Amino acid sequence: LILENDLHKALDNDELFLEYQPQIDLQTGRITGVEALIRWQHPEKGWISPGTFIPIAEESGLIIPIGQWVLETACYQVKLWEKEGLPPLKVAVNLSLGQLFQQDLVEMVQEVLVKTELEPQCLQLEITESMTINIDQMTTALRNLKELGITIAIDDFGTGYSSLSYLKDFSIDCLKIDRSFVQKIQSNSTDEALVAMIISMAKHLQLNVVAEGIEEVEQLAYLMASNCETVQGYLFSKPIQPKLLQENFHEIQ
Ligand code: G
Ligand code: G
Ligand code: MN
Ligand code: NA
Repeated sequence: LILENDLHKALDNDELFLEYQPQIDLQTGRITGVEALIRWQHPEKGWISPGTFIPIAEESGLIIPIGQWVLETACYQVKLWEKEGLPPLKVAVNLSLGQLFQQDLVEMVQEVLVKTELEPQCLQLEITESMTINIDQMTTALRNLKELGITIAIDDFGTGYSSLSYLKDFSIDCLKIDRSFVQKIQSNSTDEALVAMIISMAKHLQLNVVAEGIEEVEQLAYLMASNCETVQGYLFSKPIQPKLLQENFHEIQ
């Protein structure tokens, strides 16, 4: 409850900020997008990880105003980079379950796009497989979002226990292979096979694919050989503050 009260204040007191992790297209070697990741610098308690405070935000309902702030900040930042001469980037923003089923989600996203003047195709929303539990509700929410012209990615793909049938009904554009598989490339042949299979399946379904959590050059080599489109991980860059990303843009890619 203490943390919940603090989190409430955090939003008003500018204690929350976003870091951005580049996504690299393996064909061109260029940064084509970024994932926005929330951070909290507590005035007394110091750095608190999103793994700790996002669940509190979800339980308390604070995820709604926080989620709106994240979306607006991320869209504004990408538009700003564009104005400052960086090539156009796509920004991926994580959505919580509570946001997906928020009544006015579509209106909120639409308002943010209008306000920030970001082209809808530059925005990707990330949901997880666990959100596919209520397929009907999910389908409706995603279809409405898609009408705005934005894209949808499945985050942590491969870790959920859901059926894959949602892939044919849902308006999914991209699969993000969970880092637990990527990190076992070279040490576990089953994980290697799973990575190759997900990439191949994505191609057959005409979905984009992003491999997450890539840290080693050996993993990169395997992903290139498997025709993976896009990668994201510490090998290229950790999530970093916008200024740093802008300054190092050409070194990262
Ligand atoms: O960046 P990091 O590894 O610390 O993120 C930890 C977790 O927090 C990840 O699962 C990530 O998806 C989640 N997360 C980070 N930023 C956001 C956000 O803006 N909204 C939501 N809902 N989750 C986030
Ligand atoms: O759940 P989601 O995929 O949204 O969370 C992304 C999380 O993965 C972030 O917390 C980010 O900091 C973390 N991350 C990104 N790249 C790497 C990586 O190469 N290695 C590890 N261990 N974590 C990573
Ligand atoms: Mn994510
Ligand atoms: Na993930």
